[in-house]
Amino acid sequence: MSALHTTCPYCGVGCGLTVTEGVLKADNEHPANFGRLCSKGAALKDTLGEADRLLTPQIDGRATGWDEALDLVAARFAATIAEHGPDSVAFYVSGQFLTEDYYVANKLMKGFIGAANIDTNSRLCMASSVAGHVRAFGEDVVPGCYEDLEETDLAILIGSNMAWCHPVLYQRLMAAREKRDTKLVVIDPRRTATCEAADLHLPLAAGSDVLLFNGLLVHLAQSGALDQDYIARHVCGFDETLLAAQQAAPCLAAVAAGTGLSPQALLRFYELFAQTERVMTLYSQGVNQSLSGTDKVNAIINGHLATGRLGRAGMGPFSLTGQPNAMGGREVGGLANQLAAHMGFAENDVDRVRRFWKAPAIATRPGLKAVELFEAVAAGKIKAIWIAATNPADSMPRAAAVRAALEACPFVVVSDAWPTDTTRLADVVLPAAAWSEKDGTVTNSERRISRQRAFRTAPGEARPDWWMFAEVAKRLGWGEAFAYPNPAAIFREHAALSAFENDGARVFDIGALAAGDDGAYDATAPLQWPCAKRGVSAGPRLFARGGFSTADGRARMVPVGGEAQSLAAPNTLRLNTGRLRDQWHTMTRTGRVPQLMSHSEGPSVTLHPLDAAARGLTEGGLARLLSAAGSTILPVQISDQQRPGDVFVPMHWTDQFSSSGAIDSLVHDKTDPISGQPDLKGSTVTVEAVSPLWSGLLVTSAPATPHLGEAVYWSKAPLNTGFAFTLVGWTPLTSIIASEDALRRLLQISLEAELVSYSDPKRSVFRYAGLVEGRLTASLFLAPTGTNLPMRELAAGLLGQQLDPIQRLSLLAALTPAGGPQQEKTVCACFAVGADRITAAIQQNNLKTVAEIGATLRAGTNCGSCIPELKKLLRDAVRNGQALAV
Ligand SMILES: Nc1nc2c(c(=O)[nH]1)N[C@H]1C(S)=C(S)[C@@H](COP(=O)(O)OP(=O)(O)OC[C@H]3O[C@@H](n4cnc5c(=O)[nH]c(N)nc54)[C@H](O)[C@@H]3O)O[C@H]1N2
Ligand SMILES: Nc1nc2c(c(=O)[nH]1)N[C@H]1C(S)=C(S)[C@@H](COP(=O)(O)OP(=O)(O)OC[C@H]3O[C@@H](n4cnc5c(=O)[nH]c(N)nc54)[C@H](O)[C@@H]3O)O[C@H]1N2
Ligand code: SF4
Ligand SMILES: [Mo]
Repeated sequence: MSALHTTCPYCGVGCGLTVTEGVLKADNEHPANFGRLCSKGAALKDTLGEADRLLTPQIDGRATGWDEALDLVAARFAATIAEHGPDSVAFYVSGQFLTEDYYVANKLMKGFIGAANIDTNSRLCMASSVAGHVRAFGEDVVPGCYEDLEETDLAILIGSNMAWCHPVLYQRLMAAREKRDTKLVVIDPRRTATCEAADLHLPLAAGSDVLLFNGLLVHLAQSGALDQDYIARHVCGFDETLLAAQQAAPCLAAVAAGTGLSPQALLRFYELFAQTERVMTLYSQGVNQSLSGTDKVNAIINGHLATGRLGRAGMGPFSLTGQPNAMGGREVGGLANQLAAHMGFAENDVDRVRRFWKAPAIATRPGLKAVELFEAVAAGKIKAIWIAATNPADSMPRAAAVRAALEACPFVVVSDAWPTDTTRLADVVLPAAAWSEKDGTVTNSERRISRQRAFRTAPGEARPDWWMFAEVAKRLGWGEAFAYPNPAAIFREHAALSAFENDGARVFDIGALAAGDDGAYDATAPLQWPCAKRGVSAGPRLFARGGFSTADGRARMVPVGGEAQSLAAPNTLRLNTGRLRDQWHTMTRTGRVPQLMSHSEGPSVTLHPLDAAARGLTEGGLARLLSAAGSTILPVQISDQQRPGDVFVPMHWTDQFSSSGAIDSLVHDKTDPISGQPDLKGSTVTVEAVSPLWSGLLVTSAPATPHLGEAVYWSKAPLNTGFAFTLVGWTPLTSIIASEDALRRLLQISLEAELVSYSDPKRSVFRYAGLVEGRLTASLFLAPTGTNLPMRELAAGLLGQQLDPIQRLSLLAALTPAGGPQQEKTVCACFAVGADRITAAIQQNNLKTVAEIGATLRAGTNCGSCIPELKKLLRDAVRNGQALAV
């Protein structure tokens, strides 16, 4: 049985997988991962369940057929355009679209509806990188490739938590270090898991990256590290850029003052950069999602252009893309300020695409960028919107305002595969085929195009996104331009457009792929662009000998000033947001997998001990966060890995998973002035303690969240047997358990079910169980905060089981081991190994290395995502001076 080859639907690394008789494995041959996967990729098989999937189109919550739904979408869009013009409608799409989905949606909006109001969640993700690339190179091109990780001598990770967000590339880097002793510098205000292996961590003040790199340029000039020849031949703007850098960073002391780093640490970084020829600077959202995101990108590129260090083995600036098809979306032109195939709105570009598409009404100017687009919805200027493969009710800044805008919008269409906080606001919900059910292509961070292949049929009526957009286009009267029989036909057209009248002016040229038949498309092996019809592949690296996409073929160094550091108001903290190891965005897939939920069971706010002490906050207590946009209540984590003055909250939790809801309801919507990318890591909040009175655990087979009232924090996690709700309350418990009725509602059991109670009101300890025909369907444990609750695993283990009389009698007492072990934190999600077990094994067996931990407990031997944490536990054991057993 030959294996089917496909790629992982999560991050921009773009790992290959094989599927053989339903068994998913890492693809040993795929050039992104060569047999590796991270914890999310390794758990993909557990996301294929069909529970909760959207199965039929819905109009106002009523299930219907495709014809009625698509007719309605077309009719409402047509009527809105007829009455208010093409600018009154919009699409908001996603880097999780396949290239073919993206191409059809973009062509429909820009070519035929004739407005450019199609923007994408890539605005929140890659827009600053795109703008920086265009300013420097004349085109949105990443010059390097993954192999550079194995070839480099100095890897600088800036604004990237690569160990958690691009884990397989991190593993490649770690493997390479064993061989060539690559130095690793991490630049991040937080000490993340990525820093565990770093030679140097620079915890700079948030937003001071441009200053840091201006200082670097000054140092490079002073230390004779410039490549005068490369500058003379291939670069413009050097003098102005150096002058601006000298003004911003006149001396080391000035950089130290602005970044909060010591002059010694700065010098060490600058000297490492100056003295190492093979240097790579890899960056992600700490760079892009910022008021000065585009300037940060150009500040980084400036350093590489000035030293001629790009396009050769082991060197160059490298933008790590977030979503699986962040790059493909940019290729088709899915951002509102691009047109198609790396062409913009210059007159000759518009004319060229108009002729290619045979689209006389083509848009001639850019459309609204995501934040402006939702503002236009709120202002009533956009009256019909179609949202696909993204969940803006949770992931857009000022999420509450976005929700209000959608509620007020006359017509909202949402295509998704699962119900979300956004589908709840839709007039029409369209059920999308998801990963494993749809066919197409994606492009990863190194410009590599891979096929995603279907290996299952979509459940119910679910259909691929390209098909939905093409069907609506047909109903709007453009059937001929959208008569695609399959994704292969779409891809060929996309490839042909990239080559159309392209005499080499656009690096993005995949003309060689325009000719093949469906079979050739189906068989496409992973390959990097450019791959022009003219033959000769450019190789995996670009620009070593210039050849930039500017009129004079030279790159531009860009003078950058960076962010004016405003003085924070007293008592405020900076709200940094980002990702955790095992969750993906708004959790619609990873939040359903028990194994992935075990690493972090609920949301939290992490603060430095000094900031916590100043506010009377304690570990495991609650804090209220308040910003100009909204407020929420979150459990507290205290960590000295956090920079004083900054707090961190993961972006993942939503109304579906916690009372704290989307953190984006607190995030401001300020944007980078050039890219329009929101500053998602730089909001201002105040934080105050909320004193909890009681804590609880509800373990139940019912998926719905019981009504808990306003004064209870809850978070929900899936179990293999049901669901666990963590509860914390700050008003007296009595209101929750006042009556038997109230208890039955909490346990979600009917009047027929048996309700067993074991309570000790004197100690405020209450325990209940609900049984149906002797089978345990729910148990609830409540106790004053600070007293032990039963371990979740024990409660979960009994759920759904038929209990004999003795088990039943001892159930509630037996579940509470007095002073027994607390829930331990899972470190290795693949083999469910917790921190306590690992620490105990380190001590008892005198383990010294990650490999030894693996040999003893298996932890870290499958996907390897937990290796940075294993290293930390090994170090902690030594640091704590624990006598290691001999
Ligand atoms: N596990 C997991 N992996 C993912 C994803 C996921 O949801 N989960 N999503 C994918 C997507 S779409 C994306 S875009 C990527 C994102 O990948 P990353 O960008 O690596 O992830 P983030 O956690 O958003 O942010 C990275 C770091 O930026 C730091 N930072 C904040 N402000 C600053 C600053 O001013 N300067 C500097 N230098 N650093 C700063 C934060 O402290 C944080 O550690 O991850 C991809 N991979
Ligand atoms: N505060 C804060 N906010 C952020 C960020 C941050 O760091 N901090 N990061 C930003 C970034 S970089 C990103 S990329 C965004 C991500 O934010 P979103 O794009 O909103 O996140 P997802 O949860 O990935 O949403 C994808 C949706 O598509 C659905 N889906 C999956 N497959 C398909 C399919 O094939 N077709 C369709 N139609 N639907 C499908 C999923 O169920 C899910 O609802 O969040 C941004 N928001
Ligand atoms: S690193 Fe992990 S999430 Fe990213 S593509 Fe590979 S397996 Fe998927
Ligand atoms: Mo992203």
